[in-house]
Order: sequence, then C-alpha cells, then structure tokens
Amino acid sequence: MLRIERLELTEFALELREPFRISSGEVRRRRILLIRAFDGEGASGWGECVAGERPNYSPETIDTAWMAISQWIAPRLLGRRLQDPGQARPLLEADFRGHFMAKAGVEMAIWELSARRQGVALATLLGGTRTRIPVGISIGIQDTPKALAQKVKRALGSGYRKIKIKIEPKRDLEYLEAAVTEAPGHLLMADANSAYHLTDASHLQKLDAFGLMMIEQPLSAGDLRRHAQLQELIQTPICLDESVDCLERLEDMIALGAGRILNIKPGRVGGLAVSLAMHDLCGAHRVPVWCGGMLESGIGRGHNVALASLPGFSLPGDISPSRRYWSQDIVEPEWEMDAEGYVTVPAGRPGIGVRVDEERLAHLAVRREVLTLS
Ligand code: OSB
Ligand code: MG
Repeated sequence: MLRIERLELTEFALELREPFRISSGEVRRRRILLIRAFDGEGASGWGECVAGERPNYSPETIDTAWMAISQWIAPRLLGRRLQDPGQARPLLEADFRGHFMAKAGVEMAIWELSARRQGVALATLLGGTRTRIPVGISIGIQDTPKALAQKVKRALGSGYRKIKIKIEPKRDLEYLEAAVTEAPGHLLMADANSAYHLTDASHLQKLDAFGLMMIEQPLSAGDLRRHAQLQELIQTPICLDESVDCLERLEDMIALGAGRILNIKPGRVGGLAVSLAMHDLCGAHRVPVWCGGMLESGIGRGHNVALASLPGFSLPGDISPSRRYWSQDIVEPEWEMDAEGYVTVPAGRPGIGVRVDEERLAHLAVRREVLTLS
C-alpha cells in the first residue's frame, strides 16, 4: 500500500557537451523537468519528464507538461492509496487524454518511490533479469560526412554496440556512405525523426544497400498505414518511435506491418506500466525491442536502464553513459559504460540505484512547485 502525499516539480538545465541535431531541430542546452514523489512516511522517488523545450519531436513540451502535472495529474494522484505502482496509470486514463510524457514523469517517480520503500532495485521490481545492458550511441546530424565518419570511428573504438545516425533528406546517402567506411552496416542504423514522405520510397530504397540494422521513424507519427506501405517497398526493417505512444498504436503497428522493431521509451508512452505491456506484447509477436533515449539526465537514464534489464530488450539501447552528454550529471555515481559497451544494472541498490545531487540541483533550479492536497 502506497499513498502519494506530495509531488515536487523542479526545472533546471544542463549544457550538452556537443549540440544534438535531429531533422526537426537542435538542442544545446537541455531543459529538464524532474518530479519527486513523497509518501509522507519519509520515502521519496524521482522521475524525469522527457518533453523537450519545443514541440518538434512530439506535441508536448516541458511547459505543457508542467501545466498538465500541476492542473490535471496531481489532483488525480494526491492522497490516493495505491496497492502497487501499476495502479497509478489507470487513474490518469479515464477522463484525461494525451499528455503521455507528463503522465510518464510522475508515474515513473511513483515506481521509484515504491522500489525504495521496498528496498529493492527498480529493475528487480519491474521483473528485470539482465545484469548489464548493451549500449548504442545516437549521433546527431553533422555538418559534413567526414565529421560523421570521425564520430562513428570514435564510437566504435569506445565499444558501442550499435551506432545510430540521425538523417534527413539531403543528409542521408552520403552520410551513411561515410559511416560504413568506419563501421559495418549491421552495427549501424538511421533515425529520420519523421523527415520523409511515402513519395520518397524510391529514394529510401537506396538505403538498403548499406545493410543497416533498421531505419527508425522515417515518416510522420500518424503515418502507420504509410509505414506499412513503405515497409513493403524497402528491405531495411522499419523501427517505430514517435508513432507508438500507447498500447493500441503498437497493436496497430503489428497488425498493419508498419514496423518490425519497436523503440520503447517509457517517457514517451506514459510510463513504465505501459512499457511493460509493450514489452510483453512484442515478445508474444516476436517483435524485437530496445530502449530509446531522450537526452535524459542520470535520473531518466536510471529508469531506462531498469526497464532495459527486462529479458525482451534484445537490442542495444540508447543508454549512453553520463559523459556522452554532460560534463557533470546530476546523479552520483554517474552512469558509466565499460570497454565492451555495456552499462551495469545497479542491482544491489534500491530504486534507480543512483543518488541525486540535491545540493547542486537546488543551486541549478530555475523553477519549483510543491503540490499537495488542499
Ligand atoms: O528520436 O530517438 C530519438 C533525442 C531527442 C529526441 C529524439 C530522439 C533522441 C535520441 C537521443 O536519439 C538518444 C539518447 O538519449 O542518447
Ligand atoms: Mg527516434
């Protein structure tokens, strides 16, 4: 039994060590929204909302999420008794559409709170079995193919087990050509973040020559049927990201053949309960899954590591170590990757297994709100 007594929201920002550019925009400074849930008995848990500053990846932003949490989510959860953290999500469903990133940030804080109350690792609470997670890097769009080739070479040398290259029309074939001079195609994949249209099918067929692991989200989020048509025309397996924000969309993906692989981001799909259901459904249909990333701080990263410890996460996740993104993360210890390209699941420690540097967070905070009953 668990009662949510208080929710605390904090916004702060971390400077990325290098700008991260996708087809729809660039991030240099990551605005981050953290959620801390308290049980009123001395325990608390952390969550992170993955929404960006602008609605270029999804319709939500960090500011819409803040409003959704304080106006709509908190009143549905505060003071409620939950048998287990899996009961949080249904309370946010019946009369409240969308805002999955806002919902996820809070739901994940409740899972972490629950794990800490029980003194178990979040990975264990979720049913995780892996002790270490294979890691992939996501490389943003570079100014030149040569610059990309250098990044790919360095990533391979660091041990990364999958290398994802952001592409867009006019920055695709030449760039992938440069990438395959440094790494074999079966370690490479491309992510278009919805930059293409079905009318580009004959162009996208040219990507088949690279033997990529997959192409992620070539078309718009709503284009499930068009993704299925595209998959008929190309050899490279399509992996969906933006398109699948709830369990029903995953059912549609499978039924239509709109994608052969799923990128599960708990922050995109409304949290860990939905992620578990997606993991199970994909397992039943033999759809490989992996855990994506959203340039999270060490807190969101901890949730992703815990989720990726489930047995079905057979492909490397976008779970790079803290150093890849920040000169200093907000957690201790920072997330690290070994020379073989694995992150270790912190099995012996409760919750996500890392400590939040609260003093530094207080120093960096630009906005705070405490939500309680009354
Ligand atoms: O499409 O997977 C994506 C980051 C921001 C927005 C969208 C995406 C990404 C990434 C980063 O690819 C993955 C990471 O956190 O390392
Ligand atoms: Mg993606």
